Formats: sequence, C-alpha cells, structure tokens
Amino acid sequence: MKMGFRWYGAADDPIPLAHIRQIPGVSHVVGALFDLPVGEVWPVERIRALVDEVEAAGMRLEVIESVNIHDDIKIGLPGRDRWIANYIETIRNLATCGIKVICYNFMPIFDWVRTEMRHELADGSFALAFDQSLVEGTAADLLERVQSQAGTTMLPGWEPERLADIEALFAAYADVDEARLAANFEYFIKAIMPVCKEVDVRMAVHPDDPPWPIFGLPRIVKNAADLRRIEAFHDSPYNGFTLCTGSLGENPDNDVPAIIREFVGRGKAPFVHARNIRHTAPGRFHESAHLSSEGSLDMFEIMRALHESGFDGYVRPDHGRDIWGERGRPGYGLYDRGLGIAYLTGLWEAIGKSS
Ligand code: DNO
Ligand code: MN
Repeated sequence: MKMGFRWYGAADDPIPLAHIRQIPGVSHVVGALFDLPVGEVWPVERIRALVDEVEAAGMRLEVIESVNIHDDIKIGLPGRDRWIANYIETIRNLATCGIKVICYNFMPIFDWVRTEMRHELADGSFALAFDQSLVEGTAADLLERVQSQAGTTMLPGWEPERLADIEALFAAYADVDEARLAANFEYFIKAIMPVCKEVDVRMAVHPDDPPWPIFGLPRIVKNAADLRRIEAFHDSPYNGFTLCTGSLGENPDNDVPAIIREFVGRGKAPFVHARNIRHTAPGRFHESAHLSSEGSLDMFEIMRALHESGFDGYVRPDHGRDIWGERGRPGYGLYDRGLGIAYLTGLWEAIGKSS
C-alpha cells in the first residue's frame, strides 16, 4: 500500500508540501493541473514541473486526480473524437513524466456534490453533509437555489464558469439516459485503451458521489453491478477503478468490503480513497472522522479486505473535517486527513502483523 495525500498545488493549496512530508507514512502526492480547462491537452513541461516540485519535497507523484472528461464525450456529441484525441495526448504526456494511474469520473455535469459545507458535529468540528431533498428538481430549480445562495458555495467541485451554461448543458443531456451514457462511456474506454496499454497508464474511474441520480441526471458508477458493466467494456488492468469507500458507502446497500474483495481481487483497483461517512436518514449523510466508531463504515473490515486481497496500489485519505480551528479548502484540510492517515496506517500494520 502506497500512502498518498491530495494536494491542490502551491498556488491554491494552503498546505505546503513540507507539511505533507511530515505526516508519518506518506510517500506520495496525488495531484493535478487544476487551471487547465476541461478537454485541453496537458503540456509535458507543466506536468514535469509538478512532478519535480513533489520530488524536490521528498515524495513522488504517480497518481493524477483527475483528468476530467469533456461533457461532449459523455453526451456523445459528434465533436467527441477531438476531445478523445486530446485525452489520449494527455495520457501520453503524463506517461512521459512517470504517471502510473489516472483517476477520473463519468458523472454528467457535476462532480461530487454536497449540500452543506460546514455541518457542525457534536464535538464542534465541521464536516461536509448531503441532503438529497436539496438536489431534486430541474436545472431551473438548481439555478434558482444557487442564485438565492449567492456568495456561498452550494455545490463544491463545481466550476463557476459552467454555471452560465447550466441550462444549455441540461438540455444537451435531455436524451442521455443510463443506457446512452454507458454506451458513450464504452466508446471512450475502447478508444483510449490501446494507448493506456502502450504507455502503461492505468485508468481508475471514481464512483459517482453520491452514488445515485441528482437533478434527474443519470449516474452509472454506483455499485458492484455498475462496476462489472464498466469492467466488461474492456477487460484489462488498464480499465480499472478508484474504490472510494465514502462514495460507495453513502448507499447503505453497497457492501464496501465485498466490493473491495471482488475488484482488488481481480487486479482492477490501482487506487483507493479511504474515508468514513455517517448515514443520518434515507438520502442524508455527513462525512466523519476516519475511525469506524465515528461513522457508519467499518474501516477495520475495509482495510482487512484490502490486505487480504493483496492490495499494493495507491491509497489516500479522502475528505477530512475542519478541526482545531483550521479553515481549509472544504474537505481538504491538513489535520483531520493527517489523523486519518495515522489511523489507516495503524490498522494496516496491525492487520499485517497479526495475519
Ligand atoms: C470524492 C472525491 C472526488 C473525486 C473526483 C474524481 O469522493 O474524491 O472529488 O476526486 O470525483 O474525479
Ligand atoms: Mn473519493
């Protein structure tokens, strides 16, 4: 298991690499070029500079999260081949710089979505939370909600420049149901796989978060059956998954350790996000500290499933709470993710030594 930490880059992340280096057990940084518009080719010089920066700080950068997929590819528009050609060039450029895994997602319009950014927990810490009743309805409902909350970020992970196009985007997805989205996904995977094999870069799709539809948009990376369907697009280690325990676990019907055993067992999961969440009501949850006792997921069983499946890929703590007065990037502060790593590496050592 190679422990990593997500970093947003010197310009945008208040956490210096030197502090990440001091978290015991961390050897890898998970990064990206966040300023490039979706679909643009990532230039080798820019990737190289990022890799060098991380290496100069005594760590490695071998996992990129994310290279996002242009909506034209997800919608299946005629222009998609141009975006796919760009994606392939980005894969080649990343490989040139030593990147081994690309995490990405296939969610229409949105990336991960939360409806509350500072949900206060009983101990006075703050976590991200989600309430499905706030993400029902249409594009117009969404626009109205966002505008009425001007100044607050209702949808984290949301690129503000795309808000302007939101109605057009929803219209473009009008005929895209689950089956079409899956066909467009398959088209994309089949197009990129030859180059992934050639340059030895493994694709790792992140589950939909939350793993069910929002605003009526289809979502197709929600559970074990969905993962099997994606696996069948092209059965190879290069067509793999980011097993995000929090995202999958948000649906109580998902048996996360069983999913880990199945897909890690078949060599299909080069990357894992390990975090906990607490279910509060149907369609509602908040994020929590990593400990099993703090949430609804059994993190011991999760780490044991990884260990017993022979997991030797990359892992990172996912979101953390704001604690000790830190007010970082929502979900991506230093302290609680650092505590998460201490706990996860402790479980890992104990499982290893007692098995
Ligand atoms: C949520 C996070 C996501 C993830 C992207 C991957 O669990 O890990 O922001 O980074 O969806 O594309
Ligand atoms: Mn995740």
